[in-house]
Amino acid sequence: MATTFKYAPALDSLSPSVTAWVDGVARLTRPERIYWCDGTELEFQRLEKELVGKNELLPLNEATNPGCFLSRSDPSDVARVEHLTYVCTQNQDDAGPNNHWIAPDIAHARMDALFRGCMQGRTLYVVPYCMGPIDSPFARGGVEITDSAYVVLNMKLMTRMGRAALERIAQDGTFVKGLHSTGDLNPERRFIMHFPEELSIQSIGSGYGGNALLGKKCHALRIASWQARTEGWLAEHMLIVGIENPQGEIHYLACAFPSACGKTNLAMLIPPESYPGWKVWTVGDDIAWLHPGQDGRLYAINPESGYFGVAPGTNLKTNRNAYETIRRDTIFTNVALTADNQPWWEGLPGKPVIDWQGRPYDPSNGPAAQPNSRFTVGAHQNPSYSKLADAPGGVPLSAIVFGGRRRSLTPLVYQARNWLHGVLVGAGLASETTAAATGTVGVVRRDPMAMKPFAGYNFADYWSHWINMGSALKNPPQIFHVNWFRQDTSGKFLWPGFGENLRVLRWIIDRCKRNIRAKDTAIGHLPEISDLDIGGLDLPSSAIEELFAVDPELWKLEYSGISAYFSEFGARLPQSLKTELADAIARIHSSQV
Ligand code: SAT
Ligand code: MN
Repeated sequence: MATTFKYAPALDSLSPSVTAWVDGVARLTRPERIYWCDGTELEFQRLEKELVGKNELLPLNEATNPGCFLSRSDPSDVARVEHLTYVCTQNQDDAGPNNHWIAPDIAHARMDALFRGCMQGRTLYVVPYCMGPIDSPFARGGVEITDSAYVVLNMKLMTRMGRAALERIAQDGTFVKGLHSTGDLNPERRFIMHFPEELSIQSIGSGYGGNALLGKKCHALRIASWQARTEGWLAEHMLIVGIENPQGEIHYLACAFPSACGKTNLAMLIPPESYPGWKVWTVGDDIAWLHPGQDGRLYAINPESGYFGVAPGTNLKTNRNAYETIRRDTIFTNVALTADNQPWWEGLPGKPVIDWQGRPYDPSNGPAAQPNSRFTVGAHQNPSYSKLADAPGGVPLSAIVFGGRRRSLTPLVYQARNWLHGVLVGAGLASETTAAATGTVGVVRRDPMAMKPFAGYNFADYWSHWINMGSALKNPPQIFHVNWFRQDTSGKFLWPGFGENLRVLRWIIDRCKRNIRAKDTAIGHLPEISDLDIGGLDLPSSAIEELFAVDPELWKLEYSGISAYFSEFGARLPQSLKTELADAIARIHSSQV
């Protein structure tokens, strides 16, 4: 093997089990050198400089966007690849019909062949990271080995990375092993494999976000959801937000929406002018780990420490907090450029001159910024960063909110009748696909709990686990469903969205406080229109009617879609969920809603 040397040799002595694993990977992948990341600012800047020297990062306008850089990915490597993502359990039924599966020994043989010698001439970076506040009992350590310095920089922004994480791993005596190489970027040799029984992840052939930043979807959702089931907690695809009323009372909500459906915007919401004294605090924008507390409530931590947000559409009007957050020290991926080297995407003022592929902008080539172009930025730069975002014990949840993109069917908001009905509402979630994953955009698909791409085990077992978690909570959060995306017959959105969504959250909180009554309908509790604050919105009453319309015929169809989907899970489907669905169907058949 080529000589290896370490810039920071003291680090590896902290955890012999990490060293042994790194040595084994180095024997397989044959890097030119091994570098242990210490997570310092100095290291970050040195790596940025190195990448700038290789033209892999482009510095942006230092006056308008200090400390900001642009990275352009391979044009074939711009989103998660669900068809190449596998959960490799000994027993195929444990992965379930919701996951692609290969037997672990076959997967290992395939991945070993791809990884063999793949780092020749390259640097192997060892990236120790901690998901969750370092001092949280709920946090978990991992180590990502990667040959991409871009991944290292992103991991530094997205996780607590470096020496402190390695110390935590040494203390815990266990960690998730993530092996990543960009390989040759050939989509034929691109795979993201998970081995939950071995607490390990292997990813090759992509440098893109969710495929390559292994702490995020691979660890904090797929592997963590598996661990959470055996240990009595939940790993969920949810933002966490605190809503403070003018009296200073804060309610925390965790909201599950599929990728690119506005989680970051909701987590950073700016209250509308008609809400003086209200404040919104961001705890997390993508992932929540939920643990039962001694007081019978459910507590949430955000395992991440940064945001990997969708750039297009982000502007001063839609998300002022995000806009302020990403003005400095941000890595942009696949955005366009203006004439004076500022980052640009659809929805911003100004004009693109260079498109995301580095070509002179020509509208006939499509959008200037890739529709799934992203920003990566440390969370502490967010003006609405919650004081409790780093709290080791997390924040207590008043509500869990499910939602998706549906142009019809689901009302602006409704509340589940109880926890079990809430599990049915979550399990029946469906949403239109977005650019966050490769494939057709805009098709409605089942996306239970917004976890279709991320649940690391059989959904039937996952729903059972959800049901059991609720039964064990003396004071569970109330469960709701929202739809910001309902359209009228001409395709116009019926609800203004963004900051105005606070009106809906306020109704949700009032319901949690049991301050107001609601209409009991076949699908759940709907607002009495007089209880939902729509003052000053200039919404025609027909829009309000449409936003809350429940069409029994459409719901019958929806429930048969859900029944057909559930039947894929066979005997593992929990009986109580089947009964809950049967009850919902009976209610819609006997209702006049
Ligand atoms: O690419 S990521 O999976 O990190 C972002 C997303 O799709 O939610
Ligand atoms: Mn996400």
